[in-house]
Amino acid sequence: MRSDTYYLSDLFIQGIVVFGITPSARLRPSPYYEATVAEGVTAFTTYNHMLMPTSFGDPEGEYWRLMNGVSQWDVAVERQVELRGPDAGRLAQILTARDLSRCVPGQGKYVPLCNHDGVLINDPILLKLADDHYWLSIADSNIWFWAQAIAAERRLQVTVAEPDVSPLAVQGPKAEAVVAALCGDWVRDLKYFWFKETTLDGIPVVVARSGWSKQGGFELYLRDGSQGTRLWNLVKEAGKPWDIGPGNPNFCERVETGLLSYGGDTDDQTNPYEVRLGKYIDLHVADDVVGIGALRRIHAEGAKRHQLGVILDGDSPTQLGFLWHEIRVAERKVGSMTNCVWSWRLNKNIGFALIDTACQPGDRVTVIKSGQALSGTLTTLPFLG
Ligand code: THG
Repeated sequence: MRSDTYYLSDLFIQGIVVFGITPSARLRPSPYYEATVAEGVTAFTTYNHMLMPTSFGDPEGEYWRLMNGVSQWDVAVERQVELRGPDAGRLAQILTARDLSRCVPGQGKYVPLCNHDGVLINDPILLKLADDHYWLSIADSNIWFWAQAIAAERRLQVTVAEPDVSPLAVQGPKAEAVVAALCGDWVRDLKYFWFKETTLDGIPVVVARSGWSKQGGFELYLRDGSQGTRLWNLVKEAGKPWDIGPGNPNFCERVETGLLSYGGDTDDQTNPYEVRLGKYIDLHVADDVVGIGALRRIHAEGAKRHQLGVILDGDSPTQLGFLWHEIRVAERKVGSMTNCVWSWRLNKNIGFALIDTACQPGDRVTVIKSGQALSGTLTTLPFLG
């Protein structure tokens, strides 16, 4: 018999609503909620105490729209933690072991955050708005608490707050044409993760070249939550000539292209070296950076696990959900398969393995799913671009 957990994840993958959600002040609404309901959203996940759309009922169509066209996503769950004041830059650098000394206003950077043991606790995009003003555009964990605590302990002159800012992503090969039609041709010159502040029909936004896909695109950081429906509809209208439609961070595309999901593919022991983020750690940063001592030690000793791809045998979809399925070699547990999805480009079930560094690409492994043993082969990430 299948477990309830497996049953729910199976339905989630198919984009079917399985239960209602009781409103509460703890579950904060997205400014785009009404707009996505009007678009026919069929499933949500929780993230940063909010709901994020995960399906509009046609997973394969939504995938190919992202690959070949353009889609617009409610990613308001990517909350901003604002650092403001004379020590904002110092706090930003204390929070991440990525060297920020050459980061200038208007520039963004992908910045792993670690605790004192070098364990990854979030992987935000940092936006430097001014020398005394930063946003951390966070993944799913409470960095607002963390940044406040570190600021107080280090006696820094900085306020840590959550501003009224809600990103809307426009992703896919035709995203640039849509955002240029909306904002002007200057957006074509934006470099990856760089941004500019502007207004769209009077609505204040920050326009950045970024987004959680490898198909290209932009994010519009809405700075007035009362204007969510208007901004959604402006994008929808501007995108009509390119056949824009609703979408969301795409599970298949992100697994194919190797994008990490903090909390999905990481556990409470995961360090950046285990999950391919070592290139964003600068070991020469100052000794007051949280976790730098541990990161230097881990780097010197070598990580014990690494992240590889798994391609399961067979060519029909099997849905494993996000359940950290045990991976075995010769009857011994060597790691976990942290996600699994049907790849519409490879026509295989693929996913990530967080696994003993003794296991290498090409090795054959067994994945245990609800007591059933599936065979697969390890490979390097990403699977595809
Ligand atoms: N947009 C915004 N905020 C976010 C996300 C986002 N916050 C949470 C989450 N996503 C942060 N995680 C990532 C992970 C990867 C990337 C972006 C955000 C990413 N990585 C590229 C890569 O891995 O190839 C490039 C990184 C680089 O080379 O610097 O884009 O999506 N607003």
